Parts: sequence; structure tokens; C-alpha cells
Amino acid sequence: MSHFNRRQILLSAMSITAVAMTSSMGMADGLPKLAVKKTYKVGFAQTESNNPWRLAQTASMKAEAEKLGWQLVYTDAAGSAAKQVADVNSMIAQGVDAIFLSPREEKPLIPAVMAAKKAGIPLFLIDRGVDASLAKAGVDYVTFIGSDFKLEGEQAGDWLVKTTGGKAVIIELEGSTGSSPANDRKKGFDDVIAKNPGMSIVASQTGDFNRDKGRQVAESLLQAHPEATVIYAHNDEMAIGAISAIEAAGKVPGKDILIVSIDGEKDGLQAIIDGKLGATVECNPKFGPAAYAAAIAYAKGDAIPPVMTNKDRFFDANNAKASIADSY
Ligand code: GZL
Repeated sequence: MSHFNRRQILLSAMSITAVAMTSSMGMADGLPKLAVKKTYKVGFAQTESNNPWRLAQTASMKAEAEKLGWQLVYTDAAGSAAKQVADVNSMIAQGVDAIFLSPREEKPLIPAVMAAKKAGIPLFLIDRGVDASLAKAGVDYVTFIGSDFKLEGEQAGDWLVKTTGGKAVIIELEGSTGSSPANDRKKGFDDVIAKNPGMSIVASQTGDFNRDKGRQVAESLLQAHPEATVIYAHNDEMAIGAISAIEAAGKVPGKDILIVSIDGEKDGLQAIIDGKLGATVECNPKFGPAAYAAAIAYAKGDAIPPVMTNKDRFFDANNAKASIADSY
């Protein structure tokens, strides 16, 4: 065999080894791997703690880590996407085995997803997603575990069509600007309304998933649109804020103005029982078990789907009372 051929074979053997090595270390363009271990040190980068849903999510992540005997590095970005990126970078520096991230907004958290990949640390998106044109499940992060927000918006819209007979003047209270739940709950709901000529959305503004901001925005939009007959809130917290605004305007929630929302938190179910909130689409915040089970399966080499959708229920006057005991 010529010297040239021998050299060629040696070079190609070396390059195959190099690729195998880098991908097994999760470097270069391979998804980072997770070794099988008895326990892990993992990071959970929470976006903020401004309402019961987020507190319930954090409690679930902490309780499950405790149950498994895992070390949890927990951070709270207090509503700042920039701080959340810094929080993920600090977890990388601490050498966690895996990262669980609830990205506050779809675009600003891309650098955090890419930094984890570059560092060879597998990242799992939980609760909220990132811009699919900038980062891909199975390529840049392992998977997305959460609810189907577009379906939630559609279910809220369908309930409203049925309940109003297709006639409504709607004020929409949006979630945090740029977040995947706000984007997709709006898309799902607005698409249903667009198919009903007797229904219109006269105003749509963010209340940042927050009760008091929801109240303030509802107050000003009700003044601007006294003809409104419905409020659609992207979460129960803003719906409860809207109930206060409706009552402050001397109107009766559930009678003069119908309200529909999403989450299924305890105060939301109570508002349904009280006849003030019409219905709420469940968005389960208890991520601990599913999140850590996905990491364990990934470590074992199981095929992990790009999206793992939580099962959610629908709450109205028929089942709110029976469901409130185990809500948050
Ligand atoms: C949805 C979650 C949303 C909740 C809000 O998965 O991101 O954020 O619906 C929470 O209550 O603030």
C-alpha cells in the first residue's frame, strides 16, 4: 500500500475518532450528553416569583429534587431576562450536570440556551419556550416540557363562543410581552374569535401576568370601552384583578361582563364558585416529577420527544368546587 493511501486512511480514522469523542462529550454540534448517576447537581433558572403559579412551580421543582436527593441550584431572575441569562451562566460556571430553564421571553434567552450547549451541559426548557427559528429541541436543548398554550387560547375562545352565542365585545389582558404563553394564548384565542363575525376584540394590552397590573389595565380599558361585554385574561391573576376593576366600575362580574382565563389557581376556582369568573383552562405548574424524569430517561439514552405536553383540564361551574382542594 502506498505511503499516500496509508496516510489517508490514518487521517480519516483520526477524524472519525475526533467526531465520536466530541459528540460523546456533547461538544461541537452534538446535543450534550448526561451521564447516568445516582444523584445529580442541577440548576433551575426561574423567571420570577410574582404570582401563585410561579411559586407553585418553584415549590414542585424544589420538593422533587429533595425527594430524589439531588442538589438544586435555584435562581430567580425577578422578571429580568438579562438576569436570567446571567443566572444560567452562573450555573454553567458551577458545573451543574443539567439545567432546567423557564425562559421569561422567547428571544432574549437564546444566548443562555446556546451557552449551556457550548459548555456541554444538557438544558431542558420547562413551562415556556424559545423562538423555534433560533434554537431547536433535540439540537440546542433536549426538549420542551409544558402546556399547549395555543390550545389553551382556543379552549377559552371556544367556551366564549358557546356561552355568548357568538356575540361579544372583548377586552384581552395579555401575559408578559414576548413570552411564549402570551404569544400563543393570544394566537389560539384570536384565531377562534376571528371566525365569529359577531365577536370582536376592541383592546388587547399586557398586564404582565400580574394581579394588580391586570386590575389597572382592565380599569383603563373598561373606561375606554364601556361597550365591552367580555374580558379574556391570559392568567387567573389578571382575571382576579379585572374582577376588582369591574366591581369598581359599578358593574357585576359574571353578569354585565363575562370573564374567561387560564391557569386554574385556587383563587381562580373560588372566583368561578362565586359566579364572578366563567371558566379557566388549567395550566399545570407542578413540573418537578416530569422534568427530572425526562433528565433520567435522557441519561439512560431513551429517545426524548422535542415536545412533552402536560395534560391539562378545563374548569367551570360544573367542576370548580370538586377541584379546588388540590389547587395552589
Ligand atoms: C405558563 C406560565 C405562565 C402562567 C402565569 O406556563 O409561564 O406564567 O400562566 C405565569 O400565571 O406567570
